[in-house]
Amino acid sequence: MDTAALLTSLGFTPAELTGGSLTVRSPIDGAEIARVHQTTAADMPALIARAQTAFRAWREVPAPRRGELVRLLGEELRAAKAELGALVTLEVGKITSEGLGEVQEMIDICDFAVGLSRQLYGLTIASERPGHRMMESWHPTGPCAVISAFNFPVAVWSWNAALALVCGDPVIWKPSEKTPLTAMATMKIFARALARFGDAPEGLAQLVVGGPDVGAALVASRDIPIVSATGSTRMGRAVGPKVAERFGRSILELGGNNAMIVAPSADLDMAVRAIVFSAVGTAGQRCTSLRRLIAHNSIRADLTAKLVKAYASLPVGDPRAATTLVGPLVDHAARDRMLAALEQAKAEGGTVHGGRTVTANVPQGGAYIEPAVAEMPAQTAIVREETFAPILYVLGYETLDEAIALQNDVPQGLSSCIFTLNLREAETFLSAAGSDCGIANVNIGPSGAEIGGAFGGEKETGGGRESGSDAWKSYMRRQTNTINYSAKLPLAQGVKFDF
Ligand code: UN1
Repeated sequence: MDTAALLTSLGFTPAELTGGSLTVRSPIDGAEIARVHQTTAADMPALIARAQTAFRAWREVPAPRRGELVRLLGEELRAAKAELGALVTLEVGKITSEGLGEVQEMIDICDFAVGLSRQLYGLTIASERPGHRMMESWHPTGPCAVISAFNFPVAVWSWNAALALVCGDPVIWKPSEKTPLTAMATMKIFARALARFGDAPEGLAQLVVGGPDVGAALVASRDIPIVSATGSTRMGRAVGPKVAERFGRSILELGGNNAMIVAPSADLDMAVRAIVFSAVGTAGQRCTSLRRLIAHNSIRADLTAKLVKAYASLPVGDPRAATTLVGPLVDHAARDRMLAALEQAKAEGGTVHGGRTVTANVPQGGAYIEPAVAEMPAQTAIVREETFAPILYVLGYETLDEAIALQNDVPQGLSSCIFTLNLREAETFLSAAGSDCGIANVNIGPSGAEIGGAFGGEKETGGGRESGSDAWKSYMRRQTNTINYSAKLPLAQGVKFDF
């Protein structure tokens, strides 16, 4: 399907795609796809007020009924999966399978949230006083802003929106300026779910397409009690304190610098498969991408040789071609940053394999590059930085303690893993003295997490948790209730206050 047909099939009108001030280009060939209209800071107060009005109605809709809307969203996403996945490929440059995988992730979280809509459980608590009962109630909190990054242009919205909507919170979404089209297409799909649902309040899910000024309006507004922001640590450093200053709640999903420890007992062939997918998949542009390989000295050379060989066979090219595994980087600036990081790695004593710009047999105009392996003498400055590109730094270790110390000795704390067949090593890695990350895996790579678990990480990753497990609690306010069904008024802690 060509671009025009794809956009038409997703319901875009020519007026939406032309005449605006934001130019959208495909990373595949740098060609202009559209010029979309932007929301301005002046539009924001009315938009936020609409979300507040929607909140007052939506919070009173029973949660299982709210879940019905998310169930319908899941159905509409299933129906539009091929087209939305293709648009992710067009707008971000992901290979076809990963574009579809992203939409599948949206469908999965909808299913999860539908079940959750009947399971927003609170505790009952034993009261120390006779004739008293204590319990916790979970109530909707209010409008939730979702600020998302280019690399998962639609899934991140859905993790937040599916939970927020069943929890009773309207959503205002500010996608990356690089990916307004996938966001607009998602809103069209959501509109179909809304139409089938019937009586949802207007303004339940809104989209703002624009730059930092519209993001700043969301971050500053006291009428937006929750701000969920995904992106760089630099962005989180700007957003977090501003939200905290007004005592709002932020859910921050920031940089990762994810490592794999490969122990002597590891199944090396399996490790190679896991390494290649997690370091090279999505052209190294996942926040969970593998960036550091910490290999035992006894297997390091062998493993590196296997990787260099595997890397040389990876098809780089048009992400729409069925055989391609490595698509383009999001833009030329991203490729420049990768090349600069590789230069720095060399200056810091590294030996670099691959990492050359690719111009043959790829669409012209895109930022294509060979993924790189960089053997490093130590965890130098560049290794401790997140470069959003397919660079894998290789380090050696002698003892597991040393490997864990290296794994933890970076500012970020998102995802991590160990390849080992040794139970003691695996359990040590997962223990309190092991990985300090929000995600720690055994014998699988650090990326490609399922939605059922809580997703997020520690330290400069920001501490937020989205998606599965009990991440829903971040979208609700907890109320502790004490009910006295006796005819007396005993005070807690045995306090006497008779008069
Ligand atoms: C991201 O890169 O922002 O675990 C999210 C993964 C995906 C999500 C990545 N499920 O790789």
